[in-house]
Amino acid sequence: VVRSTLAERLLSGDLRALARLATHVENDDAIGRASLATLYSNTGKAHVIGVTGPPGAGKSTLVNVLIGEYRARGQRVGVVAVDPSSPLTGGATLGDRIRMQDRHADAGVFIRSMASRGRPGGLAPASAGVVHLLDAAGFEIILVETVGVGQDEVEIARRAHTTLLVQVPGLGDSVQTIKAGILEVGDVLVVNKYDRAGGDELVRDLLHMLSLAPRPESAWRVPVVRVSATAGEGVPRLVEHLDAHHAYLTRSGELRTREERIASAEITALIRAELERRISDAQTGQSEFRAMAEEVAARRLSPHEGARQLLDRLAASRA
Ligand SMILES: Nc1nc2c(ncn2[C@@H]2O[C@H](COP(=O)(O)OP(=O)(O)OP(=O)(O)O)[C@@H](O)[C@H]2O)c(=O)[nH]1
Ligand SMILES: [Mg+2]
Repeated sequence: VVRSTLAERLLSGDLRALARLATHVENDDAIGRASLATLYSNTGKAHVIGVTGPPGAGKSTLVNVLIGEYRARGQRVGVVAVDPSSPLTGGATLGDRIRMQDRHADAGVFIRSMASRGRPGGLAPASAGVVHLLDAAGFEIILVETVGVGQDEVEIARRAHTTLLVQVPGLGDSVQTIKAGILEVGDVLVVNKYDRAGGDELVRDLLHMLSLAPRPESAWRVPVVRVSATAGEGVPRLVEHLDAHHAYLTRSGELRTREERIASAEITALIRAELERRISDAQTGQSEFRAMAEEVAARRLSPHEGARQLLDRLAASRA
């Protein structure tokens, strides 16, 4: 009996194969790597949208209603929800999964939660891999939810064509709560929980901050969209802005620039993860590393020379 590979089954629309491959990719094992290599030429069609913002901003609620809106428009939606496993948000993620569960009966929706706990190379390579799987499986829209608290999460948000930055009123002085730099990554800003007090003030503050940080390299004007995710209000308009951003990227040629930026970030992260793996490898890496540290400590080599020699040896060794 000739059994199809998981990759072939994924391409033919088998979602169980997709789920199993996602596990292989998360584990970064041989099947995961080989499948990604096979499938990569089938990717590059999806619109990848990063959804980020502070803990509890309503990102998952928003993702859930966005799924509904895209499904109503006949598009298939894949979701990667990155759980930072932090005490800050640890309680909410289980709720997220329960809330999203009503989508599991729909073959046009695929949701994958990923935990970052205990992942030496960081979460970015694994989440990027799962995005590629969803893309190859034909999901036209891919939403990647991350909490905008750590460097890793901001990095993941930057791995999207469009980054949707969620803010909420009532977190005190809004200008203080928006982390420096994070505003720069937003292509579409959402003021969620607009049903609460302070929404208009936040919209005004955000527009003001945007006017202070012009982006001369881009003709895209970052919109600030008022949304109440729990009520589903503002969501159709939000999807129009997300579509408009994708159309803008395509028309202007920026899509290609972003694809290249995403590719460089992914290659860099993979190289870094691989080097870290080789350094910490119990068999060879650690002993070579320790030997090199002794040489450097004994002043027989400078740290730069030590790093150079170690890099050469690590490059020569095949993990
Ligand atoms: N009033 C109001 N509450 C909302 C709105 N959207 C979300 N919430 C509530 O805010 C809380 C947090 O929502 P989540 O969707 O879990 O937020 P999150 O950003 O995904 O949270 P983490 O993933 O833990 O960072 C929940 O109790 C939601 O019901 C909204 O538009 N208005
Ligand atoms: Mg969430």
